[in-house]
Amino acid sequence: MAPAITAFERSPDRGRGLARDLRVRWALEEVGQPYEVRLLSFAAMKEPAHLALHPFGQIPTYEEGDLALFESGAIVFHIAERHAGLLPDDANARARAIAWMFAALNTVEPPIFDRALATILDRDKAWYEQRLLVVENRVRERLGELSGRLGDADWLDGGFSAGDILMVTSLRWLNGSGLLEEYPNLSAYVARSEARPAFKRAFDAQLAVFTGNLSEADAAVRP
Ligand code: GTB
Repeated sequence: MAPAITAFERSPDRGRGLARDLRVRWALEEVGQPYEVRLLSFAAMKEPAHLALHPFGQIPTYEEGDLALFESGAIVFHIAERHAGLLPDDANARARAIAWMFAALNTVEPPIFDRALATILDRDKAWYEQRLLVVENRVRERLGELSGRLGDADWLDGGFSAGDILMVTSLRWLNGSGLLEEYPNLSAYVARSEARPAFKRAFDAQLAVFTGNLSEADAAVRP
């Protein structure tokens, strides 16, 4: 039976590919694993049935047989471990790819998320411009370091991996900010990733939920 994930019934980003089910969809598409999608309203996410799957009442979750997982990073890691193609076979290269997964979630995403939060929550504050400068400089620091490490390579460490999925889905939160464009190799890295057929399928499927153009699989499991 195909695994089932949860996603926003109506994403606040209007389907721009920012909600964290995108990285799970993308990983599933990369490995060729079909999946079902259960769409949830904000209210349904806080109901006991969903809280039993996700202690924080969020999306995405992942269900496969007896296994229920939450946390997008853990889900992508699980998919990468169960299928070929997202983690190298060589033990040391695999360990490095996993380090990049943690780096994306633990080192790069937090300042990017802080910036996104500031633009949503603090825009009307008198000190907004100062706050934005502080959080954007923190983002720049990380982007500069990442850009230096990536250099002219296509991917973070050798071949494309789950680390790239998590890094790119974190960097995409900067779309429209102009910050990525300050680091041409990083904007090329994101563009290269977005050109992957698996990314396009994942993005289109998420967008289709917002535009109402659901696939039959999505529609069949819609509550
Ligand atoms: N650490 C968890 C993970 O990686 O899975 C975080 C999961 C998470 O943040 N889920 C968000 C959620 O369920 C959706 S993705 N929020 C509802 C809630 O907490 O009640 C984050 C997100 C939120 C909003 C936008 N947006 O408006 O564009 C984009 C992404």
